[in-house]
Amino acid sequence: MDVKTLIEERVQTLFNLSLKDCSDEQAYVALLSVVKELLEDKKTIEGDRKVYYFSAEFLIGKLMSNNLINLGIRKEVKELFEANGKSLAEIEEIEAEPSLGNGGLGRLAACFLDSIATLDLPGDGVGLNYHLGLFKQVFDHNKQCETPNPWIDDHSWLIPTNKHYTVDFKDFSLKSELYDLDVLGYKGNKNKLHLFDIVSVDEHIVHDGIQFDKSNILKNLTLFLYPDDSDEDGRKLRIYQQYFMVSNGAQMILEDIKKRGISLTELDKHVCIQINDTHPSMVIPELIRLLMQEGLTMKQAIDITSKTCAYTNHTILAEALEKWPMYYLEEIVPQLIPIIEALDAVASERCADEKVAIIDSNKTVHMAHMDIHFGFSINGVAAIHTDILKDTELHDFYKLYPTHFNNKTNGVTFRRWLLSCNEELTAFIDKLIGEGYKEDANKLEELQKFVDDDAVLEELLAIKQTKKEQLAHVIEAKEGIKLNPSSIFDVQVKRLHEYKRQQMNVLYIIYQYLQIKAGNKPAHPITCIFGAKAAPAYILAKDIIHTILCLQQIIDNDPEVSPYLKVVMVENYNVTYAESIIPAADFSEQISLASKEASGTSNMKFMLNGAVTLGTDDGANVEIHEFVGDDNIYIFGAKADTVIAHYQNGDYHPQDVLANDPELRKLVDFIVSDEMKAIGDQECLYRLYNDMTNKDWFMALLDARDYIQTKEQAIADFNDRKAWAKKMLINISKAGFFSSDRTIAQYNEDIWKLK
Ligand code: KOT
Repeated sequence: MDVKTLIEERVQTLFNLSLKDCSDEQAYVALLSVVKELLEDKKTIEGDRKVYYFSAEFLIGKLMSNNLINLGIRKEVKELFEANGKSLAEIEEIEAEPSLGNGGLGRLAACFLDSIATLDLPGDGVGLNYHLGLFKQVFDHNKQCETPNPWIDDHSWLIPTNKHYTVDFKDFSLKSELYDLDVLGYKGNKNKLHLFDIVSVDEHIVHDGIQFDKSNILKNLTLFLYPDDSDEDGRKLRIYQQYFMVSNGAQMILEDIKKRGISLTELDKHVCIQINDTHPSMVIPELIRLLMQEGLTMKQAIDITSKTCAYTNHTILAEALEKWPMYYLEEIVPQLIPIIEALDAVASERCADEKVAIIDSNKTVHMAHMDIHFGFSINGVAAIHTDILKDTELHDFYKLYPTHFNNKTNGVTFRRWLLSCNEELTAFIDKLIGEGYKEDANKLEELQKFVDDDAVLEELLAIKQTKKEQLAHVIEAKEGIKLNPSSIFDVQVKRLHEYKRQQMNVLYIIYQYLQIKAGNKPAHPITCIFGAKAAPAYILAKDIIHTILCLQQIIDNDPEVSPYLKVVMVENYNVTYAESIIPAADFSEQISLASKEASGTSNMKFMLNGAVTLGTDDGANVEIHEFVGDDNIYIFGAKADTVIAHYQNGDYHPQDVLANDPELRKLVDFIVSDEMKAIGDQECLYRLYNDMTNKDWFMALLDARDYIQTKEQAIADFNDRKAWAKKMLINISKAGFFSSDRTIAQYNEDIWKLK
């Protein structure tokens, strides 16, 4: 039966209504039920060897649109709804977004699952089913507040399985429940995302925003993603979550291997476990423990586990490198202690240097060190990041295991970040070069032949204009804020962190504001769009949000300035929001302090949608720069080696910069000006001001001057519409390398070696 009839009949059966007469909600429920069945009928990808991608986060976003695309039925479904007076886009809105990730690392895991299935490789995700996911952000008095974000209802994609495992902790055992999600490849077969859970989770223990009793593990284990880890209970809860995830995953893998009649001594020939940063690192001692329980000697178990596990590093930020005090582990998972001690002993036999120890002299366990000593591969996520790991951060390990280090530059799935979120651009590219690029992203290069074709360039600008108008509608509906779609859409959307330097963007806004007040209008009106959540306990990040929101208010209320400059920070930035913001961007802000952003992945999504990057030579920007060339990107700021030298020498002082640049001082001073203090919280504003002028750990003042000048140049260049459209086209044509299909092909070639 064709899909249109299936959907019409389903509405009839479920609601006794015709598609014309049913509500959008009813149409969604019927569509979901049909699509779930179509997924059920799809073949599971099989193979003798399989990868398991272990990750604490899978930021999958809404699933309907992507499933329709990968099933190859989106067009038909859209037509059917249109013929019945409905909009597929509006119906897709109804789905709740699963919020199972924080940012880049989680979204990468989701892109990877899509590409693994698309390349027809056997590979499943293993993670946790957080009921309230990451918090939902709301703004109150220009400040971030956190509220729970329940996303599971009767109409979710989760498939209950009948699988259960028992996970032992020191004082109690927990029985797990496994939910699966189907992950369908583009026009292909499927894999699974396995999300472990417990039955006793209780959402009622949450009060006053997202407060809850962190010691009540039975009720809170899978309640939230990464709860606040600023106190001891929070950190311990994280260990409970991590061990629960990896023990379930390891038990599931071993059960499968035994079912297939494979000897556990051959595990490494049939299974590869990719450890997504250190959150799943306890899988190493746990797998060793389970193998020993099955009768292997410790030596055998260590050897097999080392040949099974591979580790990806996603950051060099010291605070993100997980270290657990030994006594935490003793209190929670004492069964791992003898194994970790044995691993530490083996490691120190290989190298006695404390710098590479698993257990240091303070009795702290370094999770990344365990991964590197007892995994067969370690990779960074962009060329510059891997180089920094080899040369600096993990140099001592690189000397020990030079052949284990490799680079896998990140990528993004074009199904979601072009086909689904930008139908207009997709249709235009189809018309120009055919659909081959959907299977082989490098074919986007064929767009190069149109760089001097005026009609093509004009159409490209027209599509961008359409996406900007669409975004303006979305923002008006969600935030009640009106944007000028003729202004430049200058976008910085990502987690709020000092190293990402939203505070430097703030200085630009202040610069522009003061310029306009002094009678110097910008070359083109500009709208600065932000989206960012701050970790609940990250005070300075929240101060930056407060500052942005105060500036937004001041500018809005100033008729002299607002025709030329607008600031909008959207509430609760998430994957769904990204899907309407990114296609509408003119400028892509990628302004991290060089060396600090391991890769970045939104930079790739923006480029693919024809935005031009304004960025530092950091993370994957470096590779984007190489692909598009100097004329099609705006690079500024200190290079990574300069930055690293500043840290080593301790010779960066923001006061030195200010002493030489009185104009810059005026910009920083504005943060605590009368205008700001009249509407803002003085404590927050002064805290940020004092930090920026006295500490500025991520050197925003060092690059601010160059940043402002570069942005002014970009605004001026924007007015030559044809030249700008050419930059856009070149960015799109060079985006092919940043497809996660390429990344996954490389993981497979070098690490996983699946058939
Ligand atoms: C968070 C906590 C501990 C360890 C790592 C992280 C982390 C790193 N979370 N997100 N990242 C980002 O990962 C992305 C995917 O590789 C990168 O593009 C980005 O630069 C990282 O910041």
